[in-house]
Amino acid sequence: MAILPIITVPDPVLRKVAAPIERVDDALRRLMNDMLLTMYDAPGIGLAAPQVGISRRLIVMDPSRDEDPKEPLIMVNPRIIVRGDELRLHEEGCLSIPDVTAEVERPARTKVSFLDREGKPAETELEGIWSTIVQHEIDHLNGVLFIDYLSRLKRDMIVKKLTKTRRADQAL
Ligand code: GNR
Ligand code: NI
Repeated sequence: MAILPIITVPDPVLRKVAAPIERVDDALRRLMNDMLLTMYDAPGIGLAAPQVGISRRLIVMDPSRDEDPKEPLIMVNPRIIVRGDELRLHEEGCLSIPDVTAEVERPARTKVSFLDREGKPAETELEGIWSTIVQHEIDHLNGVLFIDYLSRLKRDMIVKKLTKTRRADQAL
């Protein structure tokens, strides 16, 4: 298993629409394990494949920090099939947008269909932090970032700052 480098804004891979996964095989399960390791190491509570430079529709999530045994959710080709009417405001951050947080309003409950680790079709209803994360991760698969829900001025300021720090990092 390997910890993978996390791609940050403004890398264009974060803005691509990720391709559906056609086969859930051992190579994909290896990527799932690497993504889980990378997420726990960061530490983060969710991770989408484009964040490690792989433009495929795979996400992993685990908001329960120190639980043992860990019970992450792994979803291949996830799709939100029902959005509840009630909205929830939650402070979000993103491993691809370091040191930035902002409140985002999203449906408090979602029903999601996906393929599991074995490639078997599954459905689950999520609420609370799980619902927030799954929407944040599925957004990544569509090239959408949480800063897209902020005002254009705020978003542009964040991207400008990150572009500068990235340039500075690369100059080292
Ligand atoms: O670690 C993360 N925390 C988080 C907090 C609130 C809402 C969403 C998230 S996901 C984020 C990890 C990440 O960037 N996933 O794409
Ligand atoms: Ni993110």
